Amino acid sequence: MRVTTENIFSRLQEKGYKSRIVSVRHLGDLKEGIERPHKKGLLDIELFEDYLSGFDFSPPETLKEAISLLVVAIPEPQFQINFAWNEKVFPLMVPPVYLHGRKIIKSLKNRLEEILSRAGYRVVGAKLPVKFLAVRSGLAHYGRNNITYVQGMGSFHRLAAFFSDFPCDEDSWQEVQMLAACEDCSSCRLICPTDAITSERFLLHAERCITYFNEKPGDHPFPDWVDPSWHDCLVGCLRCQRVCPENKKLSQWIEKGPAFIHEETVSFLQKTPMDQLPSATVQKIEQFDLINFLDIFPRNLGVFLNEGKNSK
Ligand code: B12
Ligand code: SF4
Ligand code: SF4
Repeated sequence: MRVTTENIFSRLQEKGYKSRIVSVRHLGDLKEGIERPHKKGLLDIELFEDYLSGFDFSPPETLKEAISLLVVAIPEPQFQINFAWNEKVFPLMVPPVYLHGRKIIKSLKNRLEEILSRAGYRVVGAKLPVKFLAVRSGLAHYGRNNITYVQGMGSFHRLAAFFSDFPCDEDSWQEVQMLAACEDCSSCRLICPTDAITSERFLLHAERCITYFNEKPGDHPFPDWVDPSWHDCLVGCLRCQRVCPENKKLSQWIEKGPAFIHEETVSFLQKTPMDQLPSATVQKIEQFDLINFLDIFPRNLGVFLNEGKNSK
C-alpha cells in the first residue's frame, strides 16, 4: 500500500496534531544550532549537562537507514490539582506537557506505526532538540519567551520527533522564524519575575528560569534569590505563556486534575514512599501520571502552603 506525506499529515490532523517532515541531512544543522550557544558560553554548564548533553544527532542503531525526521505538535491543556491542607484548599496549576507524557507519546508512535507499517516503513523516537527542529521544519515559530507557537495551538502543545525510513519528498527545512506578534510586544519579558527573558539577547537565560529550579530533584532547595511569591505553579511556571496575546483563546483551557484531601497532602509533605500510601492515593497518582512528582512535592508544595497563597 502506498503512503504519501499528505496521508501522514492528514491522519495525524484527524487527532488534532500538526506535523512536518524534513530530511536527516539536516541533523548537522540541528547539532550546530545547539552547540553554537554552548561554545560561546551562553548556556549554563550544569543546565547543559542536565538537559542537553543527552541529545543524539545520528540515526539510532535500530534504524540506521533512517532518511527522514518527523516532528509533531500535540495540543495540551493546563491542569489544576487541588490540595486540601488545614481546612483550606490550594488549587495549583500544572502547565501543559507535564502530565500523561509517556501515554501520549506511546499513542502517537502507535498511530505513526499504523500509518507507515502497511507500506513497510518504520519509526523510532528521536532524542533531539524538538523546539529548534519544529521551527526549522516550519511547523512552529519562536516566541520572544523562547517557547514555540503553532498555528491554532498557541504555545500549549507538546513536541515530539521520530526518525523514519519513509522518503522525505516534501522537505520543509527553513530559517528560524519569530512570531510576527513579538515585533511590537514585550509582555513576556516584562512579566518574567527572574529576568530570564532579556532584551539584550533572544536566547533564554535558562539558568534563571523558575522551571529549572522547580524541576530539579527534591533535595535541591530553591536559591535564596528566588522570592517565594514568584512561584505560580506546582511545577514549571506559566507567567510568560499566560500573558501572551497569542495564547488568549487558550489561557482558560484548564482540565480538572486530582483533588487530594488533607491527610494525602500531609503524606506528600512527609515524603511517604509510594508503597506506603493508601490505595486510593496511589490510584490518583497513577491515573494522572504524577509518580515522578512525589520527590518534588514537599519542596514545591511547601512554597504555597507556607505562603498561604494559591496559584489561580
Ligand atoms: C532544556 C529544556 C528546558 C530548560 C531550558 C529552556 C530553554 N529555553 O532552552 C528549562 C528547564 C528552563 C525549560 C523550561 C521550560 N520548558 Co523545556 N525543554 C527543554 C528541552 C529538554 C531542550 C530545549 C533546548 O533545546 N534548549 C537549548 C536551546 C539552545 O535551544 P532553543 O531554546 O531552541 O534556542 C534556540 C533559539 O533561541 C534560537 N535563536 C537564537 N537567537 C535567536 C534569535 C531569533 C530572532 C530567533 C527567532 C531565534 C533565535 O536559536 C537557539 C538554538 O541555537 C526541551 C525538550 C527537547 N527534547 O527539546 C523541553 C521543551 C522545550 N520544554 C518545554 C516546555 C513546555 C517548557 C516550559 C514552558 C515549562 C513550563 N514552565 O511550563 C518552560 C519554558 C521556559 C522558557 N521560557 O523557555 C516544551 C516546549 C513546548 C513548546 N511549546 O515550546 C519542550 C519542547 C518539551 C516538550 N516535549 O514539549 N526547558
Ligand atoms: S508575550 Fe508578546 S513578545 Fe512574548 S511571546 Fe507573546 S507575543 Fe511574543
Ligand atoms: S517560565 Fe516563568 S521564570 Fe521561566 S521564563 Fe517564563 S516567566 Fe520567566
